[in-house]
Amino acid sequence: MVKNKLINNAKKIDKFLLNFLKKQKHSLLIKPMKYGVISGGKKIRSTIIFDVGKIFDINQKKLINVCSAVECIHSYSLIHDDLPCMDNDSIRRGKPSTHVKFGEASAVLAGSSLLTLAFEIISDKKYSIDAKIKNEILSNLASCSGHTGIAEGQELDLKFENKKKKLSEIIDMQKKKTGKLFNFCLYAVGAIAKRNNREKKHLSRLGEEIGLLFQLTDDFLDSKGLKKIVGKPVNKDNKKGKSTILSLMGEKKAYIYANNLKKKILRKLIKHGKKAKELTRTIEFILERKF
Ligand code: GRG
Repeated sequence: MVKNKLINNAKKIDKFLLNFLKKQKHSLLIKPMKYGVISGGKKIRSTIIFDVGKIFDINQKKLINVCSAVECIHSYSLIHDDLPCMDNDSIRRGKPSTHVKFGEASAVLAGSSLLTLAFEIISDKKYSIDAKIKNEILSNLASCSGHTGIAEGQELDLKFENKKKKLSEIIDMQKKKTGKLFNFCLYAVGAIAKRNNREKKHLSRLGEEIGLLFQLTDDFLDSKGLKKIVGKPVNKDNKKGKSTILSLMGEKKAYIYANNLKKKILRKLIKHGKKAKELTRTIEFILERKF
C-alpha cells in the first residue's frame, strides 16, 4: 500500500532531520522549525525521489539528503503560505499553523531557517556525492524555489485571486507554485544518476506534470474533501476566489483533465518497465488520495 510506503519514508526523513539538527548549535528557532517540518505531512515528494531512485538504481542513502532538503523547503513554503499576509490559514496538518502556535515573527524566522537548512543539508561535507553534482543540485534547488519558481508561483496565485484567468495562465502558476519542487525532485535524481542534459530536462518536465496533477487533487480535496481527513480547512479556494483549473472548468471537465494528465504521465514511465512500478503506484495514489 502506498500509504504504508509514505509512513515508512516519513520515519526515515524525520530521523535524518532530527539527527542533523541535533548536531547543530542550539537556537530558539529549533522548536518552531521542528514543529513545522517533523512529524507531519505525507512526505510525498521524498517518496517520489526514492521511487525515481529505483528507476536509476540509486540507493536511498544517496538520496536522503535531497529528500530532507526538499521537505524543509516544502514545510517552509507551507509555514509562510499560512501567514496572515498570504493565505491566512490557522490549521495545518490537523494542528494549529506555526504562526498560531509560536507567533508571526517566529514563524517567518523558522520558515526562513528551514530554507537555509535545506542548502546546508545538501552542501554538508558528509553527504558523499560528487562535488560537481552537488553544485548542480544546489543551483537547481535555488532556481526552483526562488523568484523563477515556487515564490513566483505564490506571487501569481495571490495576484490571480478574484480574477478571470486563462487555462494557460493557471497551469503556468500551478506548475511554478507546486510543480517546481517536484521538478527539482526528479531533476536531482537524474543528476545523481549522471543522466545527460536531455534526460534531465525530460525529468524536470515530468516532475512539473506530476506537481500539476498533485495540485489538481489538492484543489479537488479543497472542494470535496473532509476537513478531518485532509488536515486543513476545506472550501477555502472558493471563499478566497482562487483561480484553479477546477474553478475554471467545473468539476466534470477538471476530473477528465486530471485523468488525462495522469495517463500522459504514466505513458512516459512505460519505457522504464518494472523499474517504474513504485513511481506508477505513487502517481495512481496522487489522484485517488483522500488526504
Ligand atoms: C520560496 C519555498 C518558497 C516559499 C515562499 C509561500 C510560498 C512562497 C509558496 C507556497 C507554495 C504552496 C503552499 C504550494 C502548495 C503546494 C501544496 C499542494 C501543498 C500541500 O502539499 P502536501 O499535501 O502537504 O504534500 P503535506 O502536509 O502532506 O506535507
